[in-house]
Amino acid sequence: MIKLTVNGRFVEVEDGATLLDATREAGVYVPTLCYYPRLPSHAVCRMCLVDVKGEKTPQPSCVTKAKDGDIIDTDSESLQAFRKTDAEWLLARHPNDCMQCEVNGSCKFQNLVNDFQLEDHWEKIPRGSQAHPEHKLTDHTSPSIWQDLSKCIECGLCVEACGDSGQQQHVIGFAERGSGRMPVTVFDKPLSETNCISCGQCTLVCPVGALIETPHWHDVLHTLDSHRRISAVQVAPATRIAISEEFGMKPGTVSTGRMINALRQIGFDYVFDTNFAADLTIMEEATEFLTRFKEQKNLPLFTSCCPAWVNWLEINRPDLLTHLSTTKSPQQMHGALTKRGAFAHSLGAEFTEGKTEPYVVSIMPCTAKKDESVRPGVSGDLDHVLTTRELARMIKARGIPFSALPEDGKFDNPLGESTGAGQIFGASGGVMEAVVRTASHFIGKEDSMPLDWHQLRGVVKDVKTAEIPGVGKVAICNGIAAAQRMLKTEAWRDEFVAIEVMSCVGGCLGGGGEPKSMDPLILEKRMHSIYEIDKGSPRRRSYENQDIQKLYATELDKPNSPQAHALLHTHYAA
Ligand code: HC1
Ligand code: SF4
Repeated sequence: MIKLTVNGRFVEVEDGATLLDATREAGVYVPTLCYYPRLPSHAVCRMCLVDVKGEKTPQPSCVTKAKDGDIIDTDSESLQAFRKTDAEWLLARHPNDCMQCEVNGSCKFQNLVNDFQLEDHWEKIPRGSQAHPEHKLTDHTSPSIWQDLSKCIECGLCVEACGDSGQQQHVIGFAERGSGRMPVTVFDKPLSETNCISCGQCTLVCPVGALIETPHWHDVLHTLDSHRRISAVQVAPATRIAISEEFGMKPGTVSTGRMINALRQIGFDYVFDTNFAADLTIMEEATEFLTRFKEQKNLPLFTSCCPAWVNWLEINRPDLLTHLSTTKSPQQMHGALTKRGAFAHSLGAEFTEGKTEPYVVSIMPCTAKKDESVRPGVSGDLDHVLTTRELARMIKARGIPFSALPEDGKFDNPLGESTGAGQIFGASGGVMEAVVRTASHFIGKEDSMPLDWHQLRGVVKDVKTAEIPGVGKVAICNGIAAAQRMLKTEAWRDEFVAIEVMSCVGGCLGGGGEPKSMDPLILEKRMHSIYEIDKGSPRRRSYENQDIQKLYATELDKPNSPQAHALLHTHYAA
């Protein structure tokens, strides 16, 4: 351990910790703009400079390692003056349009301007558009991601998140130098024409509103406020946990009931659970897997519920699409059932104003789910897809005291019941574990196989594997970069019978639409809560879901039947 003082307070930090870690340990606030846990720091914003006794110049605390005996000051007059000038310089290059900005109220730069009580008195410096008009500042071509580079503060986090330190997609890179420097796409192509997979990791790390999810929450509120259509919403497994962070609760707090109550207050007529459809996905996918296994065809099977992974395969390896399960994702299954299944028919007389179908919304921890909802073949089953962050904006916009709401809200049924297997979909490894739990029942080995597959869990390892007795070895790729590495060699073809890929590290709980938490252990905390919900569930295998059993008995016949195929399976663009 290293012992040092920060503003006169003694602190101890682990070997290898930075001075910024030490200030956090001491409970001393030091502003940062270009720092994000899990990504390398390049100390470009200079906000975190601190004085270190014995050093002639202030040191960037995010990249300077703490040493035993260091004496740190964070609040000298010169540091405060420097930070203020630094922020004024950024403000001079920033549009003054916070009132219209999607991240109004949650922007790190806006907070600084406010904290420092800065005035917009410097002459505005035009962004690269004048010096380099070839770089277009705004891009709304992607169904998932919006870009507005006039707001960019050049922190470089999006470049890291999309590049070598994160997703390894390299869609965004820096162009130009000096005040014209900005993160642009290759050849300045619109995002929709690049290899962007819509994962949204760039929006997760952007400290301002330069990269955001394509916003749909305004439309949702307007539609609900008019009360002219019967409305239904489904909520993803990961959202019910991460939403708590947006309202100052401890990371890992489960807010399922509060969230349901908030959605009813916002105006949804029906609040359903995506987990119901996750159980249904398992019924279809486990059956599909066992059929392929029997025929020894198109193995290993690739899971298909992560839309950014599907995008990646379609863009980069269309030759492997035969491995991809044809089972729709839970979001799309739920959308199809709500829009066109028995629920929609049951509404009958409730339809209003000549609308012949309910208004259907989903709330996901993911930006690529927006893109998925408009894919050919599934488009139309969801009217709007929101991220967890957008859900928080809606709740705040309506002034709902989220953290004070009771935890007693319940999902509507049918389309609301689920098992623990549906819940663990939100974690990397969870889909495979859920498949194994149900497949073991289908092949009559349920009693001899464990329910918990700890080898498949966790956020740290990039590839996790397990041997399933009598079936073979399965693998989890924890992040798209891990999948890319695995597919570079041919070994996977013979080694595994099934491979789960989630494009974001940690799975959906680390999705690009989740809250922008700065807690370095955030993924672990969210994941722990997902498995706690599973552990406490009365049923933990998807086939035990009573409403799923009824659905097959009344509507779908059996898994992979023609009826199930018509509603619950899809195809891919080779
Ligand atoms: Fe996911 Fe899924 S688990 S993809 O991560 O299969 O987004 O949470 O909703 O569809 O269920 C996301 C999460 C989510 C789907 C399910
Ligand atoms: Fe890169 Fe993902 Fe952002 Fe696309 S959405 S630019 S792939 S980080």
